[in-house]
Amino acid sequence: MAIAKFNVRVSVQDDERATGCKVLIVLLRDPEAVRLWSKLYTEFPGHTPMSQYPEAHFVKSANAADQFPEDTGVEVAVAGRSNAGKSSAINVIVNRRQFARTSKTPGRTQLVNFFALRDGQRLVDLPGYGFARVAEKTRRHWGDLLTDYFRVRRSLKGLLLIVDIRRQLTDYDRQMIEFAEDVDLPIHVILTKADKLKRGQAAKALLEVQKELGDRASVQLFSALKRLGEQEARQVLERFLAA
Ligand SMILES: Nc1nc2c(ncn2[C@@H]2O[C@H](COP(=O)(O)OP(=O)(O)OP(=O)(O)O)[C@@H](O)[C@H]2O)c(=O)[nH]1
Ligand SMILES: [Mg+2]
Repeated sequence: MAIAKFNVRVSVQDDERATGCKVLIVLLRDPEAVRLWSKLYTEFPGHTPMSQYPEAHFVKSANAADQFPEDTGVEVAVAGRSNAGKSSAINVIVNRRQFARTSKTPGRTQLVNFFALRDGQRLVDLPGYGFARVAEKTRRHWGDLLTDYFRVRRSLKGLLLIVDIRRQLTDYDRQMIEFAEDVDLPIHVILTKADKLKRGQAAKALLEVQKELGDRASVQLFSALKRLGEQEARQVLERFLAA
């Protein structure tokens, strides 16, 4: 393959999993090179495709609007009920383990977490909503933070709404969809944890949500556990970022 045609940077670093091994880091700046490289890896059994976002990194967490990073470039927000599987979905889409922290305890992500995907492109993990066991004051703070976020962010280009397929859409999700519609954001609903349902039940749930939302949002099946629907989710993310 004419790899020399692309702008490629190769470096060697210690394995961050502390295995004592060195890992070869290959940075591909050209999207076509990334596509070819991913294809090459997918076609060799035993290899997992590399991240399409080799330079992705955590930027900052914000607890108030004045802590949000500079509102330039483009960003896509990931929202959903507490414990729906937002952080797990982000990890699969970005193809990094524990990139966004996951937890068995609902309400873990209580801040707006900003991640850079590439220069000028961000993914934002919003605090989960709908968790019953939090104090009213905390709940109000989350609500205000989300409202502020949707109102002020000019760089916000799309919403990925993560929904636990077993619960389907809740009133909180419907509210979130309205928030996004108010500011003319395109919405994509990711029905996650599809591995928890039989194939037929998952297909039925997909149809029901599609029927309810019509052309207000696109909808897909997803499983972070089985890595189902990751390509589709990434394609939508890329489309939103390119807008
Ligand atoms: N079976 C299955 N479990 C999942 C899937 N996605 C997430 N989980 C589990 O669901 C739990 C919550 O996942 P998180 O990704 O932390 O959820 P979250 O929406 O980020 O949660 P908060 O940040 O607390 O609001 C964890 O125990 C995950 O392992 C999935 O696709 N399949
Ligand atoms: Mg989370």
